[in-house]
Amino acid sequence: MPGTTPALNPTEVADFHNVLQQSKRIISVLGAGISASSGLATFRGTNGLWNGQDVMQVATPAGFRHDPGLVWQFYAYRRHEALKAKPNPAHYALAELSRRVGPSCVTLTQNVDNLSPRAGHPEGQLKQLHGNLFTLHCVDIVGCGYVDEGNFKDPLTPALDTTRAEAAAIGRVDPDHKPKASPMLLAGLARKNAQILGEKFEDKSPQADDLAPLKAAVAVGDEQEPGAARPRPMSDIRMSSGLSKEDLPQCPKCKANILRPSVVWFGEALAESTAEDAEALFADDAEPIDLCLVVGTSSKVWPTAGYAEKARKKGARIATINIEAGDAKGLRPGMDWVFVGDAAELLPELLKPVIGGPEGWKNATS
Ligand code: BJW
Repeated sequence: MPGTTPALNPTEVADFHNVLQQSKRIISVLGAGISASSGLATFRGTNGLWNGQDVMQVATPAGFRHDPGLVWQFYAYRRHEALKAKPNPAHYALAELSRRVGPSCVTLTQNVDNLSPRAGHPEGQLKQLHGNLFTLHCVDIVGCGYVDEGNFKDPLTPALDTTRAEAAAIGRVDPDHKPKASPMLLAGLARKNAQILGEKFEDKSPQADDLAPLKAAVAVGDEQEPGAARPRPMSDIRMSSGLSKEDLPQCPKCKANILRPSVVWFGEALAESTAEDAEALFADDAEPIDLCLVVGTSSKVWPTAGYAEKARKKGARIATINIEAGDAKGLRPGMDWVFVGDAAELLPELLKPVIGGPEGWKNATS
């Protein structure tokens, strides 16, 4: 939680500073937690975007094929929130570290929110592993191949106007229980669950708790409690977003398809060049790695979850910066550090011996 960082152990900080100052090759691995202080929700955990929801509906190619409107509502909301947000001191501090250390300091971010580029992170030293919310491409990437980079239009289409749709939906959401995710998205998911679960689902205010997972749909044919309503077959489930393909961003090149966000969903491979660039950092013939910073990630999603271990094998000492000590993985006592707290508070302090105080770097543009 931002602003609740406990005091750090001075001995550990001194040890870290000593290693940092001697480090020539530094790899950082970032997750949603670095942007939490900028007001953006993380994915997992109590306040996460996915708390109580089935990610398969909004973060898989199958989910998009099934209901592109619902997925676009999720990403329209994410784009809107990311545009409102500002980079925080953690983004600026890492950008400054990259400038000071130079090309041997590389950041691998899972975030698609564009906050690191907006903090002035040197482009060649930042790999956006899961893409970027502000790049779109034609769903027929092979046949048509249209890519639209740096598209900051908000709303993308009138039907994806998050503010209008949220205003309409917000009255239906219990204010004391207001979920982090967009009410518009929650309403869509609730409708979908109602379709899936039939009469088992009561149509009430769309709250995270109501959102039973889509997996109920695949339980068709399984043993049922006597009298229990049967989930509906997938073939009966229609688009629950209420949006048609005409409501979604159209491909201006082939004029036959819709566009999708250029982000990496579960089951999709990372962009080939990005994955190769990342793997090359840990290759046998690459220089040793001195230090690896793992910032604000649950380290649950692969291949990124494996990068700290790869860095370890290249000699790196690992520093985890996270509000949850338990999210630090594979710790070696006496070798690795876990700094518990808000990355926006901790990173500027931890990197200070190399980057100096914020007066030197806070004016970076966003
Ligand atoms: C703070 C804080 C504060 C809070 N300060 N800290 C090997 C083993 C097992 C499974 C697999 C495997 N290899 C592949 C898989 C399958 C799958 C996978 O990993 N599944 C796991 C869930 C088990 N991986 C994939 O499918 C990947 N593709 C792939 O490997 O393809 C192979 C392939 C090859 C060839 C052909 C075809 C395929 C793709 C994964 C894509 C993930 N995409 C998403 C959505 C992206 C778009 C979007 O943003 O919407 O990426 S999922 C979601 O999780 C998003 C995130 O980038 C990612 C990671 O989440 P993150 O950032 O860690 O967030 P949280 O919420 O989990 O954690 C936040 C953390 O911050 C917490 O620790 C907090 O405590 C902390 N925090 N506030 C500091 N203020």
